[in-house]
Amino acid sequence: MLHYCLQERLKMSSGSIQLLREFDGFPFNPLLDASWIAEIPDYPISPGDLYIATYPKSGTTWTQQIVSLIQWGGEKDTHISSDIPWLESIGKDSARALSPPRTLKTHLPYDMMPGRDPANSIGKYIYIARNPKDVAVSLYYHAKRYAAFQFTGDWDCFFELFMKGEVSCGLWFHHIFGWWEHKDAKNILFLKYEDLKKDLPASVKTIAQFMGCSLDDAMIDKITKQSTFESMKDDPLANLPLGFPVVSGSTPFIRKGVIGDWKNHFTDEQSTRFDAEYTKRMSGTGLVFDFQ
Ligand code: PPS
Repeated sequence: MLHYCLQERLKMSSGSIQLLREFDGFPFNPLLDASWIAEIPDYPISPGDLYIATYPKSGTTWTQQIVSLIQWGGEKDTHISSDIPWLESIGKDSARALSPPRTLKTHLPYDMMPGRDPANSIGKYIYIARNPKDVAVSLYYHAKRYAAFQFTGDWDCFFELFMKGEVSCGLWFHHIFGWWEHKDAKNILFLKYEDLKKDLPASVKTIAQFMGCSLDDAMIDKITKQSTFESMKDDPLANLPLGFPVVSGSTPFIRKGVIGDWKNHFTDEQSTRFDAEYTKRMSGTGLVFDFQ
């Protein structure tokens, strides 16, 4: 049963700077099918299903690579997007054809997920969060990279859109809080990009344990080596495929992979404004991020 009424519209943000499709207040990539997004809450969940859930640009692909390598025992010659498809983009027919147990990537907010309540479902969920200043910068390059967004603005324009949540997947705070609220559920693993960055072998181990796999040190090492930024950057199987048209001359998908690139983009005034909003919204949540 659909709880959301299907109200789809294409939204040109702030003077035609960026094209987004919107469903029930949730903005997303205009190439996605809103009628399928509307049906996703009714998509079945089976024992063993595993989701990698994120706000965009938070380490989704990185986690797909780690999870996929764990599932393949450290050796694979398949593409991460075929190993772990993007639920929203594959569409109804392909999604329904997937046999369980399924491993899927998603950028959906908590309450638009299959079943609408992951914490009380039989699936497992790895949620990866990243400090929002680096997310904003990474999402800026993403909007410039993919032709579908028709984004024509500069960083200053994009910063304003990000502050208002007029970007793909909406306001960062809403997405994060929806999942953070359920972080203690035993079937949800809440991790941060910065933790993967600071200790990748420990993160590989944590993810494997959550998946119910016990890895020896040699396997952790093998998976870690194939999941570094340098390794993934040169691995065509670990980069997103060219299914979505890309603007020529734009930055690569696996772009910079650091903590703190925001300092090269935020002005002092933008940083102060963002920090004020961040402090207001985050205080009392217990959720903290490393920004450098
Ligand atoms: S997407 O489009 O939402 O699925 O993007 P997502 O994969 O979540 O995020 C892309 C950013 O993650 C960086 N990345 C990595 N960083 C460190 N190590 C590894 N192995 C790695 N793989 C991907 C990628 O470079 C994007 O971040 P930025 O800051 O743009 O470089």
